Amino acid sequence: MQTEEHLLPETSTEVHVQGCQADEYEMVYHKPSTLVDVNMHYCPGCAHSLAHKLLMEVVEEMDIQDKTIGIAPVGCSVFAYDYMNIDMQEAAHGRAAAVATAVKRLMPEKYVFTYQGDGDLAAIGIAETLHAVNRGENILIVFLNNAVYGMTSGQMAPTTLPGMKTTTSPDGRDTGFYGAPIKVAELMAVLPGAYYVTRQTVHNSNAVRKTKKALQNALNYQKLKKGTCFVEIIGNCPSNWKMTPTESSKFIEEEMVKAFPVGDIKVPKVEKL
Ligand SMILES: Cc1ncc(C[n+]2csc(CCOP(=O)(O)OP(=O)(O)O)c2C)c(N)n1
Ligand code: SF4
Ligand SMILES: [Mg+2]
Repeated sequence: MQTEEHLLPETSTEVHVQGCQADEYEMVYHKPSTLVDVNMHYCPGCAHSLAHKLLMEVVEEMDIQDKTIGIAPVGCSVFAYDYMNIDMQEAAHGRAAAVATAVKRLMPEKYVFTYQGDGDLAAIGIAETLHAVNRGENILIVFLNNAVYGMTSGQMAPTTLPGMKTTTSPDGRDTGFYGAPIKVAELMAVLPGAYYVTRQTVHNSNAVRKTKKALQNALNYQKLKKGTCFVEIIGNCPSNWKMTPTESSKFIEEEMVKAFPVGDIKVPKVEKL
């Protein structure tokens, strides 16, 4: 039970920390106002939460919160609409690029993005995605590639690495039987409608900075109305990879980037925004 001497005076809002005043501290980080102030459901070390934060930081910094519409997928990030404090529309599994097409064509003044996993985008939604990019829809597609169907307990995805064990490839992906992992960003880049295509990771702080820059570029390019921007983010899924968060970041650095080289794949020549 608390005695009176442990209670702060009711009217006091000052923070006293071992004799220091609150104004002696400098704010070095704040959660973006574009993220709803709730706990996310993601597993510890999951890349989705970090990717959400980076995207919403960019929206906040560009001051486009009321002009941005996100399309949420089916997959672990299905609740993105509960976390991103912007207008959001849920799409049926794989159909985000088609929904984004309609939203952007109806409201061309809005910044429109999809946020999709590899099962959602590269398996069930590959047709919608290819056609939207081929048409050069003026949208941003954020593609979170964690090499598995995370939400449904880690089945093999089109991006599962050769030899990688999943619940549906318990002996490891046999590329002779299942084919090689699809390099989705490279595939998109050859389509004439693709304007900016890049692949990044979020497994260390340097990579996080580059991913944020890529998202900034992509949303800024949307002002030019020149075609689709596609940002692939290689992301950790420690739970289904059966790794600790630290091991999962090492796995990205040592294995994932061999199959999915990181860097820009298609970059437009510099234009004044
Ligand atoms: C039409 C339809 N088919 C299958 C499912 C089951 N399902 C839900 S999420 C998912 C895969 C999601 O994987 P991914 O897009 O990689 O997202 P992650 O969970 O890895 O982020 C599947 C197959 C569904 N919800 N709807
Ligand atoms: S299962 Fe994987 S993708 Fe889903 S929340 Fe957990 S770590 Fe993230
Ligand atoms: Mg996935």
